[in-house]
Amino acid sequence: MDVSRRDFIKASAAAAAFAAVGGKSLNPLKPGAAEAAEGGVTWGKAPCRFCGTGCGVLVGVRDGKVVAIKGDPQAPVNKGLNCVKGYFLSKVLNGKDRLTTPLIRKDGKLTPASWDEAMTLIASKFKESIAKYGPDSVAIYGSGQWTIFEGYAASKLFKGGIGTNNIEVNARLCMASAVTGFMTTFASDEPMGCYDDLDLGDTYFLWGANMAECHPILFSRLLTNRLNNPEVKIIDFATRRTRTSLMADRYIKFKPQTDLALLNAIAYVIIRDGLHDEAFIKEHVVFKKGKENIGYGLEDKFKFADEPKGITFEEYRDSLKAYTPEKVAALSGVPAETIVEMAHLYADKKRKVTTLWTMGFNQHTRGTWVNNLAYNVHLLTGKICRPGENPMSLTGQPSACGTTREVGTFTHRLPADMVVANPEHREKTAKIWGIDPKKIPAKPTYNATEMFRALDRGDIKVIWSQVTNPFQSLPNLNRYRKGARKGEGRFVIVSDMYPTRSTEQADVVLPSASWVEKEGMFGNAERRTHQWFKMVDAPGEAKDDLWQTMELARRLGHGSLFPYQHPQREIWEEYRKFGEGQGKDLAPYDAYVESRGLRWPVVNGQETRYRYVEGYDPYVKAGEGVKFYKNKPDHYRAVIWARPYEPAPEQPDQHYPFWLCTGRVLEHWHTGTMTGRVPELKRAYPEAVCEMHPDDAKKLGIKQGDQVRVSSRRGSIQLAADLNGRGKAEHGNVFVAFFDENKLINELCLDAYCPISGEPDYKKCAVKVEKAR
Ligand SMILES: Nc1nc2c(c(=O)[nH]1)N[C@H]1C(S)=C(S)[C@@H](COP(=O)(O)OP(=O)(O)OC[C@H]3O[C@@H](n4cnc5c(=O)[nH]c(N)nc54)[C@H](O)[C@@H]3O)O[C@H]1N2
Ligand SMILES: Nc1nc2c(c(=O)[nH]1)N[C@H]1C(S)=C(S)[C@@H](COP(=O)(O)OP(=O)(O)OC[C@H]3O[C@@H](n4cnc5c(=O)[nH]c(N)nc54)[C@H](O)[C@@H]3O)O[C@H]1N2
Ligand code: SF4
Ligand SMILES: [Mo]
Repeated sequence: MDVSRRDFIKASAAAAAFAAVGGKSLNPLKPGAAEAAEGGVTWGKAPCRFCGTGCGVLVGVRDGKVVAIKGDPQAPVNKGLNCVKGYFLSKVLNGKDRLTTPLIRKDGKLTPASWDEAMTLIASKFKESIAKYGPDSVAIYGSGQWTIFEGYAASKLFKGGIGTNNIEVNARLCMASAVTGFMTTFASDEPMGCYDDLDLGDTYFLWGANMAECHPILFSRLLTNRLNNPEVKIIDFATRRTRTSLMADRYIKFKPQTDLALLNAIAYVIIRDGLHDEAFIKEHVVFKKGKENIGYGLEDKFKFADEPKGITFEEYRDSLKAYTPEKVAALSGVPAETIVEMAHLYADKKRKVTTLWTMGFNQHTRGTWVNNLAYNVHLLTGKICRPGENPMSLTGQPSACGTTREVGTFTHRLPADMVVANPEHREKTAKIWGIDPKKIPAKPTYNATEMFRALDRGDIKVIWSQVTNPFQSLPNLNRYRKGARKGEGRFVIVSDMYPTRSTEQADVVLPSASWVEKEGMFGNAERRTHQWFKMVDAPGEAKDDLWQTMELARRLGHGSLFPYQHPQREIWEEYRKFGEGQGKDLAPYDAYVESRGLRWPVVNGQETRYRYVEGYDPYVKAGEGVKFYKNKPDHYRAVIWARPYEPAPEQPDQHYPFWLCTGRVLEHWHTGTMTGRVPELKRAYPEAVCEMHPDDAKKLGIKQGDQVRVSSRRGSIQLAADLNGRGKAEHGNVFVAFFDENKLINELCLDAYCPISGEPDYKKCAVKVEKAR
């Protein structure tokens, strides 16, 4: 038994003893992490392993197996409530076909092997490739479902040991535009607000976020607020009618991509009608314009143009003249009077306003711009940094914030918002890592899409993926699936808990421990960092990803980077040094053991609910009011950006007349590998369907349940039509979820990305739909 599982059992025993001596209301916080045994079941706390909401759950363990899950009443995020995925967490671990032994491809077939054989082979492939082609020929592709420790170790090994910036994560497909949005506007990643905003605001603008299915617990907090305060209004701006729209006070449909124009039109009306907050703007805002890089990665090169430059308020105001309500109504399909009404609602001085968004903004060829435009409206009205009034970017994965963004596991990044391009940042990192600063290359290499293009071309030879399923989740999938199997020295390693569409592409498969089979930490969307202990052993020979990474390090001669007795605890204390004094302060490990998570910056043991504002943020002194203190070059001001509307690079035409949007359903998690193994969830939503409008279907002679063929310029799949299903497509639009491994909708998706964030647009491409013969 390893140290962490011993800690968990010790903590459980302490809790049991506490109960036995008559501790009436059991406080599971004090003894460490666990409640008393009840009917032979020992309970421990953990965050849910699914969405970025970060609900707290209590995990029931008996005879070395997770046997029960309940919502954690002490967790401030969810107060005891879970959604269907959370309640079935135990079954996610206990699927019948868990991978239990390493597999090596021999004569084309994946064949069981020992860990030693697998790691020897992997290490030899790494060494050979590095010796022949240099360190940029090897890569790791990780995940917002990595624990903080796993992400940290991978970054330290690749950037600090091997000496390559070839580390990327699936969060590039998800949160990258939110990151560049935050960095360009506030010079610091992640929200100023927190989930308390859901309880405290009056008006909520959702921009294509399907919270009812994708952030169900946050949505229910929002609905509770409205139940208690009938004045509360939820406005659902979206391209598709969802369960969220059903519950909203208003559903405002708009044509895909026109959110850029709509937000500019709202800003236009706010200024035209004198609704902006002049004092706030004068004190806290600068104006800039710029397109920065252009080109959507449809060519293999970035093109640079039009460096950002400062402009005046008047110049900004004039730039909005192209976005009168009338002009934008014609473009977006939203009536001009609705645009004016919404601008006035945004600016209403009596109402606290919160804006919420997820992939509708981020997966956008102008994802960075549209994030900037959402901030503009809050900055123009001064509705920011105070309880109930904030722009709140919702995060997808459980640790997209904690791991990929805060640890900085992207090619261009280092921990605590630092970047490889900055020599001082490399210096600081090298000092903490105990390495020569020259080891960390100054130039970023590839974003996620480009990383798989490099594999396709053969510039990357060896690639290791952990806690992600790229050969189902990448866009333009046919290209990258073929690229991986081209041979000629390419070598693909996949760490997973189940067989997937990625393990079938691999040369070596490593069986991995998941969630409470290991000790971990995640960071959620409200800057809350959670800790949990290992509670059960992984099945068979499965091992955790942290061990796997450190084992490769040892075999490559980089073992000295990981001199730990208790890796998780020691990695945490090392990692914490990056954020100290930088507005990203984290507490000592035990503070997280003993709490249901803490929101950073944590200074003197106190978490922070609201950033950049006096009375909440320890970095803002009394009398300073609001201070965007991370943006030093702009004198502690935030940036309002003039960003134009730009059409999507691929749009419906006579050959491919429909917009295809892809995304999620409540019951399934992403590529369905985990939720598909829970019989109840699988039965509830067995396969992907094609949502389409009944009028469009009628024209094509398609009836409910008919098999249809959906094709783009890149691929084609067959599935059933759903004309009046859970999600309702608007005219000229279809929607397909991507959880179904037998219906790879990603083969159709376009791999164009936002030139600033590198995030692909899974929400828009052109397809045709035909009745299948
Ligand atoms: N049940 C469940 N929950 C999840 C997940 C899951 O797999 N399953 N995954 C988690 C993760 S990682 C993520 S990233 C989130 C995703 O959460 P969401 O972004 O809420 O969900 P999606 O289904 O990806 O997005 C679909 C929505 O995109 C909007 N959209 C389409 N085109 C446009 C456009 O041009 N502009 C705008 N503004 N909106 C547009 C549409 O209104 C559509 O309903 O969910 C998280 N939660
Ligand atoms: N068409 C379309 N495609 C999309 C999107 C979209 O909206 N539309 N959204 C994009 C977004 S936002 C995201 S976040 C990505 C998600 O895409 P992926 O990350 O590829 O999808 P997941 O299904 O979450 O993959 C996680 C994998 O890790 C495995 N696993 C679970 N726990 C562990 C563990 O502890 N260790 C290891 N080694 N493996 C483990 C699971 O079995 C699963 O195979 O998809 C992107 N792709
Ligand atoms: S809302 Fe998200 S974090 Fe909460 S239980 Fe559901 S999947 Fe888990
Ligand atoms: Mo995501």
